[in-house]
Amino acid sequence: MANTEQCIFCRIVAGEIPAEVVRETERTLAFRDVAPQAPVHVLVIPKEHRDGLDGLVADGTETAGLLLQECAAVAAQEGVTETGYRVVVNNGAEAGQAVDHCHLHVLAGRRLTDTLG
Ligand code: DGP
Repeated sequence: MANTEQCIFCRIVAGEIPAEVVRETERTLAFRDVAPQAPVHVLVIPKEHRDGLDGLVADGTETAGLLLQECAAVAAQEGVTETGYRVVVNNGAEAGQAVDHCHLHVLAGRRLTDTLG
């Protein structure tokens, strides 16, 4: 597990770094990506630090389920449920994970034609 004092997303959860929060629950936070790849680009994270998806699901699937539920809620709030949205998780450096705090990307608002790899 990473040093949560250094973790940029833990610092966002703690309110030490500003972020445009779009939704918050007891265990999750959703905020706009600082470098959006689409008109809607929101990151959904567990408030409690986990390095990645593996660390998250090692605890069981409850928080993972909550995060997926929040992705759908973000999409509804952003008004893109009908037009479509994409949920992406990069797990590990080879997959492009740059921030070692598990996060789900919610992307929408443009035609997402890119392939998955
Ligand atoms: P990934 O490559 O899957 O680890 O994506 C990390 C994302 O996090 C990337 O799209 C940019 C975003 N990001 C990095 N630092 C910050 C930050 O300080 N604030 C916000 N809102 N987003 C950040």
